Amino acid sequence: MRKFSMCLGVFLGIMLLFSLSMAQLTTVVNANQDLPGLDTGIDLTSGDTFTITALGEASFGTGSIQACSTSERTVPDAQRITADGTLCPPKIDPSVVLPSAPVGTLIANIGSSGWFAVGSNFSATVSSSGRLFLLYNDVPGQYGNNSGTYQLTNVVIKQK
Ligand SMILES: [Ca+2]
Repeated sequence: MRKFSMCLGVFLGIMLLFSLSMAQLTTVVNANQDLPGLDTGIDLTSGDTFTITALGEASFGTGSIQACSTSERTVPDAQRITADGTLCPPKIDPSVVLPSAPVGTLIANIGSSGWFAVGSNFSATVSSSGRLFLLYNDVPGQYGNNSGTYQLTNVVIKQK
């Protein structure tokens, strides 16, 4: 019995340590969510590491013709896919929230870090502190005609 109690104690201790050092959630980023983006409720501190994997398809609406089609959808890396499954190169637009990343890229902001590209698979050590926001990269004020979502399949935060 004592051995069992000890094992249980060790197990609970490990679980507590695990829950303190890592936070994990699954959530959805709507493509029609305009600035300031999706508030994940996660506050990060410089030195924390975080990993995000995402999938899904979304559309940035009209005006999307650029040697592709009028009904293409994007994935979190911003690769475009037409209704018949044809792949199109990403679309660059200098007016989007993060101009260095194509339209439809999943992007993030931490505190005052400024927006950066996340895409479908991202892992990094945080160099700024603050709330983690996520956003579909599109032109500010032009989110109303977007549709679809990106699903975050894995978000792991390791606090330093
Ligand atoms: Ca749009």
